[in-house]
Amino acid sequence: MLRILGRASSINVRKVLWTCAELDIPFEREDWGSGFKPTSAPEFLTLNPNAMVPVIQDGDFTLWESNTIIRYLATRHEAWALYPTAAKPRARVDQWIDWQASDLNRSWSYAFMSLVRQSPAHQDPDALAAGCAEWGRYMQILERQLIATGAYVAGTVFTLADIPVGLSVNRWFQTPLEHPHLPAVKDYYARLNERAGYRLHGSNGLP
Ligand SMILES: N[C@@H](CCC(=O)N[C@@H](CS)C(=O)NCC(=O)O)C(=O)O
Repeated sequence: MLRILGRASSINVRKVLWTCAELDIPFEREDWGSGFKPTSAPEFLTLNPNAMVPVIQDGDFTLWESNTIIRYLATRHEAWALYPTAAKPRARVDQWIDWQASDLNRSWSYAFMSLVRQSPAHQDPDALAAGCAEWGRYMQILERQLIATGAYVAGTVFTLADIPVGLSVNRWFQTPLEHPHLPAVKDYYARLNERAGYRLHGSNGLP
């Protein structure tokens, strides 16, 4: 049985949970992370020296880094419809998965810490305005991509890339800021809400 370590409120843990739902992978989950067992515990640090969730254990194989975990699960379960084997379609999926982990994730950092976490260190109005603008700039990139595909982030069909990107869209709509009008992103959000896995794990918590 696949073991998932991490609180279900974490966006990065929810990537793994949603992937398991899409692929019908049975798992057991343990609550680790903020508000639960601390990731600074020595037994956790031996699994992930970064003290971050999620971590998975598949038999004697331990893995951390959420987007790597979802790629691993798709490959292990031969889910080629979600994660194609041919070089070009796979690279397109990987491109958007990596974009989420790097550029998009970085862009929301200040605004999320300020507006959702209410961090005292993130309450400078100018920095907040700049942070919201930066996040919006990346959401505009997503808007243009969704207009081009007419459906999902890597093309006309749902792929693994829609999991991290879809959870990021949930974060965007759940964060109390003035959202610019992005109709294709809004339609995409509605399209994702038609999926059972998304309804289960996509929108059930902020942090
Ligand atoms: N790059 C890592 C980031 C993981 C991460 O930021 N995890 C957060 C939760 S979303 C965490 O572990 N926070 C500390 C905690 O919950 O104790 C990944 O994608 O797996």
